[in-house]
Amino acid sequence: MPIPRAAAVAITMAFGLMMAVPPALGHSEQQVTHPEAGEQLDTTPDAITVEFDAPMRITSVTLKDGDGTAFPVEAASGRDAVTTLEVPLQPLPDAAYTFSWRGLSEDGHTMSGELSFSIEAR
Ligand SMILES: [Cu+2]
Repeated sequence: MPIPRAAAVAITMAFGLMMAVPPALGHSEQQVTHPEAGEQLDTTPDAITVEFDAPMRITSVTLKDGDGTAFPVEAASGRDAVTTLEVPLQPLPDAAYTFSWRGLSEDGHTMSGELSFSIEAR
């Protein structure tokens, strides 16, 4: 899944391509998530986790349902650079959710990603 980047970073990356410089060198990228994108769960998981291929300093995490209602969440690691972002969850009502994170990769680039999943008791 492509990772959306801030517009300024996208412009920087496009310029990097024009200069024939590998644009992703030094980036950390989102690798594996739990839940998986689009996963349908029957109970709230203990935590959302996102793995990166290099340390990422997480600057914000948000969790919203389909109505845009925000649920308070925090990275377990605070502002430390991590290769696994862990966001503990309290039990959530049945709904579709979008989790978003923003962070700084080791090369100083602003990175972000999203993960959608749903919870429906069976
Ligand atoms: Cu970068």
